[in-house]
Amino acid sequence: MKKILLTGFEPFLSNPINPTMDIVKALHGKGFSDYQVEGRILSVDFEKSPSQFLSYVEEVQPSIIISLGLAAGRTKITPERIAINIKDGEPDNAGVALVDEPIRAGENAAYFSTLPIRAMINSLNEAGYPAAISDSAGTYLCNNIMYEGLRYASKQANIKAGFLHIPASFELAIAHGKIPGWSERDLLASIELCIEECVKSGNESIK
Ligand code: PCA
Repeated sequence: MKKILLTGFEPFLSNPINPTMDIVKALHGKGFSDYQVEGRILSVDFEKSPSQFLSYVEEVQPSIIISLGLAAGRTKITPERIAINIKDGEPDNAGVALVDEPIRAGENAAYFSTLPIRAMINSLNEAGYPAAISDSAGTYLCNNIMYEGLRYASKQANIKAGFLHIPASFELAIAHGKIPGWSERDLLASIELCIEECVKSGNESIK
């Protein structure tokens, strides 16, 4: 069986729940055609998360890397198009706030997702789920992990990688008070559709 590494994040900032965790737990071990999902949860920590992520990549040896993050406030499933070489913004869970720092000094300014993001949007929209490509994964931990996944994949033959941001779940929307939410069932079904599109496109290069 080929492997799909599916990562999510722990709660952070004003979000006491991270719905990516439940999705990763629900899909851990699930088969999609000749692929099997290996789910892992990452901390929200500029110092620790990248090496934690890369150790999971080494352990799982995935053919496809799909990382999930919460974008509280967004209304749609948003596959990300690009990761940029910057760390900046709110403090992480260790209290560290970075300003204008490169993720990897002197390296590529950016990487494009190699997941079939347009096919994902089409599939989600056909199934009735609001979805759109996002042209910015931000400059916080999600962008950092997307950058690391694509950097790793760029050095290997036939590994696809990329990142999907999801809206809040109903549970988080209620706990938070001022953001839109989706049912957990719809969030899960949407990510399953995205995984199916990745599996369909196999290991062909889509760059
Ligand atoms: N979302 C944050 C980090 C963890 C998460 O789930 C982000 O968008 O960077």
